[in-house]
Amino acid sequence: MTINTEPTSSKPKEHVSWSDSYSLGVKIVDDQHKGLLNFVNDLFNHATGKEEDERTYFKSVINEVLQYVKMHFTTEEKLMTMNRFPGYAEHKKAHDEFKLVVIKSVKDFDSGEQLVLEKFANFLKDWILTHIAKVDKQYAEYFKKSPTFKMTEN
Ligand code: FEA
Repeated sequence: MTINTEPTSSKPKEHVSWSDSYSLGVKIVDDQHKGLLNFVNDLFNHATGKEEDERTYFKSVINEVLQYVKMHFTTEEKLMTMNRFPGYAEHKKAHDEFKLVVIKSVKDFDSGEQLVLEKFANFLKDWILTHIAKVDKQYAEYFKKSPTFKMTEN
């Protein structure tokens, strides 16, 4: 028999960890993507299966999550327009649709739809990781090849 000597501390578990394969080579964007995954990990860590507790937590953080998502999308959209990325319109559409889906979910939970925090966290995780790998990657490739890539207006 082996004795588990792992400390049973309440250290938050990392359900989704950053991998260098997610890096797009634009520091501000990578940092914000890490920030998004931190929110996802926090959501997973509060998924207790007790709906009342999950609702209380959800209500306390969801606005912050939404503001962070909006701030992140604005950062990317500025970089794309500043650098004349041809896929901007399509990318912005994906951002706008995602924001609407999240806002609708929040409204549905508010009006009594069952909240399963783990399910919601999984939805965010999957959307974010897929979007980074398939959509954000497109502007990153474009920026890498652009001889005039710039991070600021001037
Ligand atoms: Fe185009 Fe970035 O947005 N990653 N997320 N979510």
